[in-house]
Amino acid sequence: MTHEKVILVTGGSGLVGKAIEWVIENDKGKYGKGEGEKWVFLTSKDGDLRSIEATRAIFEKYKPTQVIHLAALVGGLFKNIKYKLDFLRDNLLINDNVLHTAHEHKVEKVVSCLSTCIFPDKTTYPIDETMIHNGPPHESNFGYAYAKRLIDSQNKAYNDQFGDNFTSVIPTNVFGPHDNYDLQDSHVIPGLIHKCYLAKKNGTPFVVAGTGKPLRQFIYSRDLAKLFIWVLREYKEIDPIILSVGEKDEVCIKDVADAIVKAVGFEGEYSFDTSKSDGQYKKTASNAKLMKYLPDFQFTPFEVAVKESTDWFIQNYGNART
Ligand code: NAP
Ligand code: GFB
Repeated sequence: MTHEKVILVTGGSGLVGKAIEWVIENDKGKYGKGEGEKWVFLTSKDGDLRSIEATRAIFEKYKPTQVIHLAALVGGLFKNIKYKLDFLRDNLLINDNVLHTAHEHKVEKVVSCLSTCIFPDKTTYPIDETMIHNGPPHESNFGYAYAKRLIDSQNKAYNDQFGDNFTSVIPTNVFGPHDNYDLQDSHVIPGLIHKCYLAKKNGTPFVVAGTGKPLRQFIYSRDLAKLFIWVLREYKEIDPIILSVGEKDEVCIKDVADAIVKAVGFEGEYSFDTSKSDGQYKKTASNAKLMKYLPDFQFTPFEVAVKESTDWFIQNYGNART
């Protein structure tokens, strides 16, 4: 069976990749699999994208017409603090290999992934897409941040010199099913879901890192997946677009802990370990550009998304990435 479109999703086995796969397979509306589309979701077992030979072999094998580039070394605040060179170098290698191989294969469109945590730490708020390069990122994740910022520069250079249609999106903090629940290296929501689950199961204390005061905007992975599919099919700019809930939906880490306590059904008390870093206090991003394009997009309410994510974790405990 021939397919007009072969969409290759690098990092397809991760949190965001699994959400895109779920939407493509389950959405009965405009986000579901399109006519003549073949979707390929890669894991690192298909090839280590830090190697140009492995990257070329993957492109030779699948001959993609479009690429959603998610593959990256990813982690929460504490993993970023520990491994700045790894985050810088691994992601530089992966991004250069994927973008250059996509160029060599004349891929029609590549959508890559930045993050709202790469914006300048000293900035005015709300942050918008024009501010990416306006100053150094937060100290805690400068390795990851510089590798990600370079994607924007690479996209512009490929477009300027060759006319390549390479663009990027800037998601805020993402959570959902198939997250990485490692107790040390994960992001805050999966980390606290895992910790709260163990506290309830073993009657041990539930400890939240930091003061609980920092502010974050969180997007449910299955909402982000729909936006990724829209960007792939409809978004025509090379400039990046922030994919986030609005400023009004910003919550503090204590709100996150309270939502997780409710979703897990934990009846004990929890405490804050203020010896642990708070990281960036805030990174409030504007989703005005997205709302101009999709004024009617409906985000899943935060507590509903936390409950769905927690239920998924409890049902899959033992198989989930812990
Ligand atoms: P994730 O769950 O850690 O998944 C990472 C994916 O990349 C996995 O499929 C992994 O394969 C693959 N991968 C990692 N290193 C690789 C390598 N050397 N070669 C080939 N594949 C490799 O990450 P995620 O949260 O889905 O993140 C996806 C994208 O969203 C990333 O670009 C990330 O920077 C961005 N993002 C994430 C967040 C967030 O809060 N999670 C926020 C903003 C932006 P294996 O499964 O085989 O290891
Ligand atoms: O998701 P997170 O690790 O990353 O959130 P960032 C860190 C915030 O949650 C800090 C608090 O204020 C932590 O003190 N926190 C409380 C916890 N308990 C925990 C816990 O058990 N685990 C974790 N991880 N945090 C990341 C960037 O920043 O944002 C990454 O470092 C990435 O590069 C990600 O881009 C989206 O939001 O602080």
